[in-house]
Amino acid sequence: MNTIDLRSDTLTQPTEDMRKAMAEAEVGDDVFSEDPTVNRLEKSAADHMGKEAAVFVPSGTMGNLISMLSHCNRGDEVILGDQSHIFLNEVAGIAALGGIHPHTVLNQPDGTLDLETVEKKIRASDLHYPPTRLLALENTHNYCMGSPIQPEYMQKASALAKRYNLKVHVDGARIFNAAVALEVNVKDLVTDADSVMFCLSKGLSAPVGSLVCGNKEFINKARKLRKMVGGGMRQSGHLAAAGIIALNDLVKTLKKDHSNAQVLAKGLASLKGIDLDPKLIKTNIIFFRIKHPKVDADIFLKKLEDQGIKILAIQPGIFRAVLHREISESQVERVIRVSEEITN
Ligand code: TLP
Repeated sequence: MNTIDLRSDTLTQPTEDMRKAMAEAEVGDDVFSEDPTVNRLEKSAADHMGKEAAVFVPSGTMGNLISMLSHCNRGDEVILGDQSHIFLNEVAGIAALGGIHPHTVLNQPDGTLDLETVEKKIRASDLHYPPTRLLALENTHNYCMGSPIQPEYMQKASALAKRYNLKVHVDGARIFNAAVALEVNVKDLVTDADSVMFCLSKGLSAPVGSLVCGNKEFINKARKLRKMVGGGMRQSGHLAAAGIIALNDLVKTLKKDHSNAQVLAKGLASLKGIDLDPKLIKTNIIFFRIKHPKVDADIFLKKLEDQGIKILAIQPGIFRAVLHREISESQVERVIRVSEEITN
């Protein structure tokens, strides 16, 4: 029985082209900035995002961390969504390692933050308050149904931040999914952002790696912070080689993941006891709730697993399924069929 693993798009394996490119990569010591393949990847990433420079990091978490450390001093405050990955899932690194105080705003269902609320949260200058230094946005928004956020909103949010002298960081782990879903150039999503982090190791199928992009001064600082947190890698061109292929060849595969997500969402939504609005699904991430009179959430999960289907339990009764390159249309049909058998 073939496993159908929908727990995350991070599970994607490198393609054959990636494996070959990794084996054959021309490499050097990247801590000396002498790895030609890493240098090529960083240049390409900066060009894609319309920024001056980029730095290659092992993970999205490290990319977000060093971006925030670059923008903020200890005791500064960042405004970010209460459902953001940085707030929920990055082990409070910004607080533990950077002394940065998170000030949360409720995420709206589409992943945005209400800008009037953001404006009210920006601290006035007062003896009692930490200085608000940064606004952090997430696009696509993982825990808000993988919502892609429109360039117009990103620009408005950045304009508000600029009015108060705040920097803007975008956690764009899946920003290419947003660009593909919205049919815009990825650059247009980060035009006014000071920094953006994006991942190669999710839907783009590279085995490891993320990039942080911004202006030269910011990237020099981020590079030094990467070294501080132990992310200075050596012949990392072997990894960067896969990243170059991810950027050049894999972005076009995301559209299929989105259409498979639509099929899966519609199929699941039609079943008894599954609470899901397919209209909310715009990219490759589906969240749904089990409210079944007879099948409780644990049983649903276990029965799927018995049939080789894996999804992620996020909270009691709430599940996430993520579509990616290794999930075919016929596998999507199978997931719907098995779910129907379980819930019928
Ligand atoms: N997300 C992972 C898990 O941590 C939940 C996933 O399976 O979705 N920003 C966003 C929006 C992310 O979704 C993730 C990873 C990260 C940052 C961190 O990236 P990594 O895992 O490379 O540190």
